[in-house]
Amino acid sequence: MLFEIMTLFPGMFESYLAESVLSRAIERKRIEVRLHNIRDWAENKHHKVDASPYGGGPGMVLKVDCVVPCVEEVRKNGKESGRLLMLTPQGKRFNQHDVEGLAQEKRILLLCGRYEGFDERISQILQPEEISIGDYVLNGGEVAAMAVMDAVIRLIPGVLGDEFSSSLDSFSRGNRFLEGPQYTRPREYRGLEVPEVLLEGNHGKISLWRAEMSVERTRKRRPDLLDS
Ligand code: 6GU
Repeated sequence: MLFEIMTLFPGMFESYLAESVLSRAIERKRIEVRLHNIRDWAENKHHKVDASPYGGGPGMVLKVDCVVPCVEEVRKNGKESGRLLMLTPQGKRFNQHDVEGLAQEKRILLLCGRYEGFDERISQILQPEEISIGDYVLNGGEVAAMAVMDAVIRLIPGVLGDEFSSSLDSFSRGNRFLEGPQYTRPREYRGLEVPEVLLEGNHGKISLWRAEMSVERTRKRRPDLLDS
């Protein structure tokens, strides 16, 4: 899968891409990541990518005349046209269902904004899918783009060490429950003991206990998931 990231801050992706799961996936050619600096498409000699908003107001707006040529050039330099995602707090909220859809793609283009937003004509011309990763505001789309990539990449066969580990995730296909508690050695720590049921080796009983814990945790923390 090819990710094409368009950003004013390509450096923000470097330590993330060097992380072990990611660098292994890149090395094994399961994924390829290309970084494009939007500033390289700025027309003017000062390489200005933003300007103050018409009508006044705080902050700066990303200019249509650098973002559109950037995306158009990146888009046409590929075999697949791919899916174009624009990361913005005004977007549709992204969820695991969207992740599963993206995991089927060959090419994903991620357009990261900064400042107060994008000139509206960028959306009118490029018709991206505008997405947000949650109800809070980030300084830019870069961290959101990494979150999207991270979620998609772990569904690609051969990226995680254990092929099965993502199919058991909370929110994976059909699973609408939070995961319950997990324990590992030591059996006792500061007086806190591992639940007896996990030590007895009765797998039927363990499955039942885990299911109960999962429902209970979901009811307490995310009752909205049980409504759907
Ligand atoms: Cl995609 N961008 C920004 N700037 N803030 C966000 C977001 C995206 N998703 C949630 N908050």
